[in-house]
Amino acid sequence: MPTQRRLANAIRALAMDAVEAAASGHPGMPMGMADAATALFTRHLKHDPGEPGWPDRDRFVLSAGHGSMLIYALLHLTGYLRPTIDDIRNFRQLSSPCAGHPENFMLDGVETTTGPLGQGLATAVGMAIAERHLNSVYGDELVDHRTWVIAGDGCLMEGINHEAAGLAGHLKLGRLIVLWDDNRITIDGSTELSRNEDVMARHAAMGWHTVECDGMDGAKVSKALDEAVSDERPSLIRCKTIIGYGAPTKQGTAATHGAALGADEIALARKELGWSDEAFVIPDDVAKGWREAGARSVKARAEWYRRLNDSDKKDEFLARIAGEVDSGWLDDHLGVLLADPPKVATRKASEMALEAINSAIPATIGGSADLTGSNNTKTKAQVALDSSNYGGRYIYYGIREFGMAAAMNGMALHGGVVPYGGTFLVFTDYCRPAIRLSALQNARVIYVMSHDSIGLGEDGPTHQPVEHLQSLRLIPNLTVYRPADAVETAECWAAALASEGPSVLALSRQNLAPVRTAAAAENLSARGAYRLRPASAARKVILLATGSEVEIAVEIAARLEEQGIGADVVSMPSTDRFDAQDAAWREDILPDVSNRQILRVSIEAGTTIGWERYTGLHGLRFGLDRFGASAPAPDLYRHFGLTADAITPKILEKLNP
Ligand SMILES: Cc1ncc(C[n+]2csc(CCOP(=O)(O)OP(=O)(O)O)c2C)c(N)n1
Ligand SMILES: [Mg+2]
Repeated sequence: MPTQRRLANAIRALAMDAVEAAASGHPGMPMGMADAATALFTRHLKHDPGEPGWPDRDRFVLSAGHGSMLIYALLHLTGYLRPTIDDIRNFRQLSSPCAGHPENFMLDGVETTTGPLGQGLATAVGMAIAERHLNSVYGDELVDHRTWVIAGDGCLMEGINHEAAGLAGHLKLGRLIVLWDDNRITIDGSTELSRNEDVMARHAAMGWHTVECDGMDGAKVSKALDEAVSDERPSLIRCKTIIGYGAPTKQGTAATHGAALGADEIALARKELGWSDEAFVIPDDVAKGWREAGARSVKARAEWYRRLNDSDKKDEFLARIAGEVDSGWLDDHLGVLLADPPKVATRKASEMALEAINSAIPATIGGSADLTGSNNTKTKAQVALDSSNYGGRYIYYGIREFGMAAAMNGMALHGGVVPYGGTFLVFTDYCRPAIRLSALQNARVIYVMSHDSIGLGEDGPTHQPVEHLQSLRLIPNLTVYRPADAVETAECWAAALASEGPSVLALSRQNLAPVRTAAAAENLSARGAYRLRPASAARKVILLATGSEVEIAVEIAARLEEQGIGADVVSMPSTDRFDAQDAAWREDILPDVSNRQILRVSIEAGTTIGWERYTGLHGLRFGLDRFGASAPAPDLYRHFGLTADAITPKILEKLNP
């Protein structure tokens, strides 16, 4: 068996060679952390390259995602089908799954996309939460694994670290173990340029176990890992390392952080490391040593399957891990609503839907960033998920919006749970980097964002979203919903639960009149936009509205019809869903936008920018292209001209100039 150092040198060689071939990438971090990562992957990590998705595997997160060659080397060497050595040769090229940063959708074994520093660690917190929760539901026989993270100086400097570490410490997530690559170097140079806090003391103060080791000595790292495993608190292991270790003239400097070392330096490094093989060649003894290490948990996996097969919860467990959710609650719930349509805020309607959802779907885990009573995210039977009861299904995230969103990504990616969590829509800004990663990773996270417009009233412009709906709609693969009443809210919930990716539900604070009062043949909200009230007279106008403005559109249509002007009211709970409909549906609801015979009018209490897409430039757009103000909601709607009284004359003027 080769020494641990020789195994680690295979990582170093692959990292420098791949970055050199691509003339792009980050050799320093993989070369500095090679010994620590080798210790973790050859002695501690429970995984099986033969079945990367084995549900009870440990999760490994490379939070310092720029060091992507580290994880590519580890996956290749331990025997995963991909990346192949050719994939690694093509590092950072279009044809290769070895993308610049690790992408969870490109390679098995990459549990989460990383690169935006700090988020990997915060995502891992969610994975560790999901593990403890499922452990409390299914027991040690089926769920008993750890979450390991490699984080850099950057990950620990980012603000998200404070939220994530605070949450992990509070929840006593002892199965979360973070290895800190303490190389004292970032891009600009020494960490002394920008940091003098005591990182270890800070984590200790947040309830973490902390331990230091020589990160260049695999045996010492291994000892620290054992200590971390035996401690009940989340662990931070400070691995003192040398960035770019092995590159004789550049190691220990920022020069190795993010640039190819150059042929001369690589030749010297090969000498220094005693690595005589050519680029991309792994000698047989090293390849064999790594493969053996990769197969360490084959037996554990076989035993796990035996336990699964013996378990009376087998089918239920597998269905949960597969992400299946019941959809039968919707029809019953709609039946109740239609029997006596309630005039409620859509945040309240969401709570009513959640009562049905949470009793039908055991996988949901709710929460809020300290706005439980405002977001209406907690249902009656939900009890807190905390360190004394991981089986609870409601998380008090505290005032940690970003931490909540990143943790929800981790929970969704872990599988077996469906996370939803709330704050005010305006604070999607505080969650936005994680919402973007929900979308990129196609993680089924449901964001419950209440207080969705000036309709929240007195709290004023700091709390009133203006640009938020449209800016969220800009994020690819994120579905934004803004339901108009209780029926649409239930439909939007059903659509969000049924989809594979993330959703944002934008919900009103203020009560809304029911607009959907009759049963429909299908989930109309899932169509994105549909004709709520067809024109009676010859159609001259199409009114497009979302959420709280739909009832205004209904009133305007009635006034136009009184004058013999036919007006459709189209409710548009989701522009994203509408854009995804087939041409026939889109053409029927919104006939050719360039058709000037029909005036299209949009009404949404937010920015009008972007609504041209549906109204055409010749249409009319009503909204708010400035910040709101502090006043009771009805006064604000009047003040900003978002009433039937204000809008109807403008439409008439446009029709008859
Ligand atoms: C949120 C975020 N900000 C900035 C960057 C750009 N960036 C990538 S690596 C890096 C320096 C990180 O330093 P460290 O974690 O110490 O990594 P090392 O240089 O030790 O490899 C920066 C600023 C990023 N990836 N994510
Ligand atoms: Mg560093």
